[in-house]
Amino acid sequence: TSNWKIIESTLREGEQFANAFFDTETKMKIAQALSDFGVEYIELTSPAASQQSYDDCKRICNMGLKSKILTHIRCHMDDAKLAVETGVDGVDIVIGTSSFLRKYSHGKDITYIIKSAIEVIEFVKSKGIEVRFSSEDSFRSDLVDLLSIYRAVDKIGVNRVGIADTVGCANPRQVYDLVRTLRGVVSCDIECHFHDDSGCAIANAYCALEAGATHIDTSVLGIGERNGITPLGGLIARMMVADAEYTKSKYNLPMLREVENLVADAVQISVPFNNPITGFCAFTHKAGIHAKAILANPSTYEILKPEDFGMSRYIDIGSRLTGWNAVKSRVEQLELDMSDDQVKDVVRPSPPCLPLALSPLPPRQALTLSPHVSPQTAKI
Ligand code: HCA
Ligand code: CU
Repeated sequence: TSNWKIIESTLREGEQFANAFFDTETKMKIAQALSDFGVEYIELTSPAASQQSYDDCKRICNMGLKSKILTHIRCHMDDAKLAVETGVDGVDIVIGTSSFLRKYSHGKDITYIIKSAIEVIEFVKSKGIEVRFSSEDSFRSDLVDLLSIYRAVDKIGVNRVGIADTVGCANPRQVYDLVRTLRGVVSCDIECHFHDDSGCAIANAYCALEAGATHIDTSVLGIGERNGITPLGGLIARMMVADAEYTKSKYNLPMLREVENLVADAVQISVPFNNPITGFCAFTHKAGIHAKAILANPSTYEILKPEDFGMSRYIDIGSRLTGWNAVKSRVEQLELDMSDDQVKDVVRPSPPCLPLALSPLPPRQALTLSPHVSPQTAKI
């Protein structure tokens, strides 16, 4: 799993998210942030979708970003002509190949698909830019059909072929098998796109890379059709576990939070509490056993290092599960003068049935250590 690239589709798949209505300025800000973060490619909505999409595509191509700019089109010559006019670095072509989509969407057979794919690919290539050909709904398509389409486009020099789990039905083992098979059939790069309807989008992306895929589609916070696709941050978390050095060398990781906040604001959602890396409790430790070990060595209960992402670790000290080690470390941090016995008193539960006045311990509220400190502000 080295030498993989991100095709960031917040400005294409993400625009299909129910709450996304990007104006030009917002699109430019997101494109700039993604480029600064270091994604290799930014994919934009088809210029055939609307005049605005066409104009914005041109604008973003003129920004001089580090990332390469792609646009995403149907397998039609009309769309391809518009796409190459905008100044993009590459064109991603897609067509439905499953019997569902062939029957209820475009109504074309495999021979027709191959013929039109070749025509559109050759046209885009003649303009000297990159071209990718992808099948939609790949996991519900006939394998023989799929492989014959991919073989045909590989032969005429397509840069990448794409597999898309459009409905989010695939599991990691199926992904591994299909990508592995395809790896043996084509010599070009392999891109993969996974929807998250059954919660497998990150795992599927990882398995695709293990099986020889080279490019993964993401969107910030996973936004897209329905509940979206592989999230950028989640893929980064997974790849940091797999190969931290390589991942760190490619991306500006402390920027992740800013990129996510930018997109969250633009589509008026909040970052989920359990988001990998940036979720509000992603680096919060609570149970006494965990806190003690974390204080001794963070690797005991952390596979990712918060400092790699400009984040801070937080040890929860305001709960019934708190052990005295955690309170002691907070006491030291606040430079309070307390003995170990006093610290232990703080976490000793008061007997439940004694009236407060008879309690041997001061009531908890009286202690100066209890105010809730949010994970975002507390450092340890
Ligand atoms: C869609 C298209 C797509 C395309 C994926 C790709 C999908 O249905 O909106 O081009 O790789 O999920 O199939 O997003
Ligand atoms: Cu999609």
